[in-house]
Amino acid sequence: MKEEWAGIGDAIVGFMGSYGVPPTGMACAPGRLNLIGEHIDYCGLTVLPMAIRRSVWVAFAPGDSSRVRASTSVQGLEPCQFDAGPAIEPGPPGDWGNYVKAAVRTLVEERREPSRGLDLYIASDLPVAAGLSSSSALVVAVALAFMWVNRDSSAPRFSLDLPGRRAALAERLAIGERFVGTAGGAMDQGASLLGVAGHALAMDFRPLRAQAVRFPPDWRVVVAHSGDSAEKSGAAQEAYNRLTKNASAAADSVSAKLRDRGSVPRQNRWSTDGGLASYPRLFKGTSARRLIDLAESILSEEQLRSFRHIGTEHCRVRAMLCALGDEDLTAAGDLMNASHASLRDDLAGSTPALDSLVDRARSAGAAGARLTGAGMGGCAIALCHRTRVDDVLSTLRAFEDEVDAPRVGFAARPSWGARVRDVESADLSPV
Ligand code: NG1
Repeated sequence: MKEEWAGIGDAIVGFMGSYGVPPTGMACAPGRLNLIGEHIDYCGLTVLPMAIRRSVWVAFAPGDSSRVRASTSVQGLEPCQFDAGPAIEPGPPGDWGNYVKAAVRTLVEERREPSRGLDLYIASDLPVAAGLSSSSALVVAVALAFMWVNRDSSAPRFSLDLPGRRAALAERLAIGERFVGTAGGAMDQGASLLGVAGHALAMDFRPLRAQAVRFPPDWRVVVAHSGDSAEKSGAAQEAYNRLTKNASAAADSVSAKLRDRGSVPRQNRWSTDGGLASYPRLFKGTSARRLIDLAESILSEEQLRSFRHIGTEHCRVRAMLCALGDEDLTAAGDLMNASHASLRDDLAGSTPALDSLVDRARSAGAAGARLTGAGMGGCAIALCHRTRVDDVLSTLRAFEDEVDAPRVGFAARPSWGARVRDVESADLSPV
């Protein structure tokens, strides 16, 4: 049994306990960390995430009707159920069942025939609300389970063998996940479906595509929790959506100014998000520095901060691709430090605990450190040479204990993307 299935045993045991029969299928979907390129996926700009071994595992079996039932071993989360029919309504904000519904609803809407329901049991070793994309991993794993049980009648094309299919699915699920109320980008679903062991992913959007970029084998990324929860419902969700609105308005104003000056941007054929869709073209035509200078004269303070972060982060992603190619750890670390400063100062995306965590990591020998994911709490990542990993890891674990954070601390490994299969065909012997 491959390592990516490490937690499926818990899901299978949980399934039998909840439903009294063994499951017929199993799916796993990894979380991700984002090396660099934060808060720019919804602008359609390149980001550099990697899938990690920590995952969501789902044991499942088809139901007799269109009923979907989901239970989980994650503490404090009650079972949920609903019909895989035409009108799936969200539960209250923050309800975990909304992610299950988001996956099923996306797929039900694409089908011409009634859908078969399923029973699901979910296990995970991804910390929740921690910036490691536990929510999108859940959406992806449930989607694969749903597609698997409905594959005979309505999805003859079901196959995840081609990267294009995985990318298209990630794009649809990203739009579907907005059902929970967050106007997110597609990085998380993309990383979970397209992950490649030993590689980061240079991911572009509209349409979503990812190129595997070799991650130097001597480099390590240590992940640790700040102790602050980054729950994306309520205030954090509003803050996230406000960032996307600022980004969109800033692009509109800068594009209008360029148009006034006689350089009319062409319509982007992937345009579905108004101003956000113009970013790739904006930064392709003109240097980010010049655009930021221009923005200084026309944008409000809040929009300017947003635009400056986007422009400088875009440049940092480009520079990180060179640093990875050159295996230049110092340059890569500096870029991560600069990214953290930009997220902290321009986007107000950090917290004092995240700032302390990245400071500790650097003092312990990391080349660079930054928050990862949406921020406003959750995890930080620290980049270091493998010879420093023990020092960095023990320092960050000590920090977690000190602030009473969830004990997350681990050294991540870039991993393969999501999988689904029949239980029967699986070799369930230990790894
Ligand atoms: P997390 O860390 O999972 O909350 C969110 C968005 C990403 C991206 C990052 C910031 C979702 C599902 N994910 O990630 O698309 O915008 O923030 O870079 O909304």
